[in-house]
Amino acid sequence: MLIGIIGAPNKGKSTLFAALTMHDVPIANYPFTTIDPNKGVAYATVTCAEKSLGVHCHARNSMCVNGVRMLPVNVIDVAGLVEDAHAGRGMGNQFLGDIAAADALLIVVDVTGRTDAAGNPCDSCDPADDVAMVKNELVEWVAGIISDHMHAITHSQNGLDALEGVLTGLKLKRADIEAAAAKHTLPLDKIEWNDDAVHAFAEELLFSTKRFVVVANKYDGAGAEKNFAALREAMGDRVEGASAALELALRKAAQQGVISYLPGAEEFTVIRKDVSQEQRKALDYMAAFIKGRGTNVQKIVNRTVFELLDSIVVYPVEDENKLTDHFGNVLPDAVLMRRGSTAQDLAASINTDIAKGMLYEIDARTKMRLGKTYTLKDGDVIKIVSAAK
Ligand SMILES: Nc1nc2c(ncn2[C@@H]2O[C@H](COP(=O)(O)OP(=O)(O)OP(=O)(O)O)[C@@H](O)[C@H]2O)c(=O)[nH]1
Ligand SMILES: [Mg+2]
Repeated sequence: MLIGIIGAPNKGKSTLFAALTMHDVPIANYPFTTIDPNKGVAYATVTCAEKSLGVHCHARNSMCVNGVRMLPVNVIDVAGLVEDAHAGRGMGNQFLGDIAAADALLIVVDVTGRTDAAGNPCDSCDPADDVAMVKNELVEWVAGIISDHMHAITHSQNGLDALEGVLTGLKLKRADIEAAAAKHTLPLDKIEWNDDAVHAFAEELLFSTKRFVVVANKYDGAGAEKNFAALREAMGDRVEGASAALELALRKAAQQGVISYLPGAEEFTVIRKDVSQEQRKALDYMAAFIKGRGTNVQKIVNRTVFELLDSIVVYPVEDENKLTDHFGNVLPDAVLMRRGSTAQDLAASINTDIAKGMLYEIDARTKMRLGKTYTLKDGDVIKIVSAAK
């Protein structure tokens, strides 16, 4: 699973990336700080199954802190996107290729309205303009890829195959392409679309396959609440307020042993005794800000993974009685699966041989035998019985 962070320049994309991954990346108050993409791992969090099973887990493929399972999710942060990037402005839009495989996109805007759509200082800009610009540039980018290959697609033996080939980077299913074309009654037997048709198709394809959250970042800044309300009014609850800078500061303070803070929490405890007066002031400010709401950064990741991408968490084990792998680790693995996945899909995600040799599986909670086509449920603890070892 891959989450892409996009947006106009200077909105806090890399700050969000740094908060999520704890990678030390360049962050600065001017446009185009990021040139090459930053790639890292963020964590979606759930209550670990250890609680309901009354055991202590020994997490291997993920982490478990205070009963909270942290499941790795890939994340990528790219350069700022500007209007007419598709015509080569700013950093252009070629870098969108890096983000094309993302399952979901976080569109980061500056909810204070203090930066314009090009990332320069502004007294009162409308963050909604940034969202429109980013979406438009994404459509232009996909449309551009198709248009560049239209001649070859039109003249190929099988136009649909050719179109699918051109769009492989987007990580789509053929059915997605067919559905987007059908929506605009575009023929797929002979693909000879004009520019309008290409744009309509690109827009349909993008917004039917990629999930979006608008991150109204810098929520700690002046003017945030008013702009946030307007964004919500215009775009609904896909807009989430956030303060990436505060989340980053809190996670760093926790990493340095100054405070005890869990991502998503609405409070923290100061554990270092010798904090300076200046530090104390900053900590008090952050404590007041997160009280009753948090920074919202962790919630955005969780919402993206579990709600927008409709994921569930499944725990594969080798011993259904002890709930362990063959080294004796309790609930070693927690795996993110799309809702609707079967036991066979789970086996395939572990190992192709195990999947091929799969005979049946056992629900470790009930000890019931299940079939290969069993649809996984959130929190399932599953032993796969396979002819392959
Ligand atoms: N007040 C406030 N400032 C923030 C927040 N997040 C980021 N910033 C500031 O916004 C500026 C831009 O941050 P970056 O993370 O470099 O922004 P970016 O979108 O990656 O910028 P480019 O790479 O240039 O496109 C920096 O000065 C950050 O400290 C936030 O939540 N609150
Ligand atoms: Mg950046």
